[in-house]
Amino acid sequence: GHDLWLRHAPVESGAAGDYRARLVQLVAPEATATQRVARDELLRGLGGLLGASPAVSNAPDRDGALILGTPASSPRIAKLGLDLDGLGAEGYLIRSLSVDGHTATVVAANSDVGALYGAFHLLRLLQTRQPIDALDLRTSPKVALRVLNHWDNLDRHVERGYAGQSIWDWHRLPDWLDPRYTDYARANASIGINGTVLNNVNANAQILTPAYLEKVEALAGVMRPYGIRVYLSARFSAPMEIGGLKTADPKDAAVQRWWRAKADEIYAKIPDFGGFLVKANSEGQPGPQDFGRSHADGANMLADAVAPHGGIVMWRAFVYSDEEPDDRAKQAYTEFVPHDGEFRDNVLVQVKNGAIDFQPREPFHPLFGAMPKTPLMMEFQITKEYLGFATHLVYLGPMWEEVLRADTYAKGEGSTVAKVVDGSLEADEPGRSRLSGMAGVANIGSDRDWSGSHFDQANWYAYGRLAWDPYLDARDIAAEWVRMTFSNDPAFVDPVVGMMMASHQAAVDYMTPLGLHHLMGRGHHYGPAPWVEGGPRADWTSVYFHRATKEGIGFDRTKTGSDAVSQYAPPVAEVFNDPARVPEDFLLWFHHRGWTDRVSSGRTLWDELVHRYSRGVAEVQEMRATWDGLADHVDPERHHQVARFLAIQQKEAQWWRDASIAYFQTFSGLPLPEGEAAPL
Ligand code: GCW
Repeated sequence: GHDLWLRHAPVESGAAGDYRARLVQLVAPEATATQRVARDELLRGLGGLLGASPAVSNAPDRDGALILGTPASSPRIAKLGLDLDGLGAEGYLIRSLSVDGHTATVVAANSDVGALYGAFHLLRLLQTRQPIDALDLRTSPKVALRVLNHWDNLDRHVERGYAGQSIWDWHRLPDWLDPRYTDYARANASIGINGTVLNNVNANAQILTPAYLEKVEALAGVMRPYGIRVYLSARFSAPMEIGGLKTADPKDAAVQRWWRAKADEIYAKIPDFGGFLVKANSEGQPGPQDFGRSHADGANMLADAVAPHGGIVMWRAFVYSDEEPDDRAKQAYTEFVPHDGEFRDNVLVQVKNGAIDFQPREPFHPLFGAMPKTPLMMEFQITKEYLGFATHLVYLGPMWEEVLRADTYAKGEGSTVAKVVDGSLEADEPGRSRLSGMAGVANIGSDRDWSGSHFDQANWYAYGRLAWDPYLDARDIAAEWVRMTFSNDPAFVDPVVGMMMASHQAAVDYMTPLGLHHLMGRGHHYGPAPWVEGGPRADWTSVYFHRATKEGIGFDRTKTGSDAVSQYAPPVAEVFNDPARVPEDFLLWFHHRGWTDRVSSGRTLWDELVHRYSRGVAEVQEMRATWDGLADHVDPERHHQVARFLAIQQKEAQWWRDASIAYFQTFSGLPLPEGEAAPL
């Protein structure tokens, strides 16, 4: 599993012949590190796929040349006079052309990194067995900052990580550069990821000390040729902890000077350093509110420190205050919307996928569409904190697609979340910053298979592809990944893609159907624990979220409840507010309903709840049967592990169902619908 989707196993002989004829010769520059990387990828990839690497040449002199580069790096590309306008710094085109009377495949871009992305795309075409004799494609990223967030601590523990220790071996850095860092950079570049935040948002200020900055510099050196910038999570109180100051007040001149000097120090080592990610005034982290200042004051102070160097600040909106809220889902909106327009041009506000916390299914966050003057980054969680860690097979593509396609109605119909994230919806706002971004909380660790399971690699892959183009189709992405990772045989691809596409709904069904949320075990978030109550905060209990009583269940967020619905644009609010119109997947998210109320299937709410729990278990059983039937298509090692993990998932889906039903039945007092097995 170490190769991820960058497997270059030999293509079947028929197709290989066609490919070989088109890829006889490689004409690619090698003056810069990125150029060499692109060339090496092609030589290695084509060598594996086609049995032999193409011959390297300075100029195309026969049929079947692959010509790669930019007008600046390749005289041959410059002479072609291609239309590279509109591709931007990172886009590329791939075309089948006749060059000097010979058939040629041209991969051209405006920058070396663009050409590298094009090289990976060409390899992908072969890996997925697409024809390459009449290519005419051009693509550029729709989102500017495509960033991984590592929640990795300096002691190598990964918060919410299920794939072993952190891959960053701080102890041996900077002198030992694990080859894994290079493979990491290759994998990310192959899907267009162009930034990585190395350390946890629950940040340790030590990362900003000279000893650690040397290590960061070494990692930045590995990432640079692959177009990946390094960022750091900054602890807001660092000036006090490592700077000897008495305050971290963003309005204090000494504090401002400290951060400017710190930024200067970092950029002296890492001229292309990306900037800072900050979690402030959330879950006990320090922040500007500790000094009576706002999120904007804090973000702007850091933004001013990195601005002279071209850096940016990603300021998280995942906040909840010390006092217990009436409804935690409302808090980010309440705290941030008043500051729309106050943030510097080089600040993005990073908004979690979901106002509660990366739940198996949440309605889109109400901040999307509500801060038109501020670039909002989408923060997806690739690591499956609330979705069965690494043993449950849950492909997150459909969940992300659902949210990106959700309509905020902020500027009338068609104002999708994707358009907020890529900046297109609000591009006309006067003075609005041109930045756009997407963050993915990484599922990467030092496990041999990187992500804790084979299928979790698909979530890393899908995140990268959606960050490049948030309008892509989750099913297409799954098919691409399956072909690259396992096999191109349709007898394998179709059932596996089907299984992946059904897996998210299955998990929602067996964990938190009908809009239920946050019913996992306290703290670790694994397995069912809807009965959790007591403890330090009401919103750290399950009962706070499901609100089950003898009469009914669900969190009333309607206008007569917590009124969270009013944080959405009126057409959306109206629908969410109405129990007859709210999408049933969000029924109990927004409404408290009676056990015997009818839902669209004609069942009572209680019967529907039980039905969905059982449906989830049945789906996992089917996934298992599907996979068991595919042993001939996969090497025994990978087949076996997936099969055993699916067995775990089935056992635990049953556990979720049984525990949840048994618990909720103590409120409903109703019998199980006919044919439903009693909880074990
Ligand atoms: O839900 C919580 C997670 C924490 C995480 C936090 C956050 C990094 O359980 O582990 O801390 O979200 O996103 O800041």
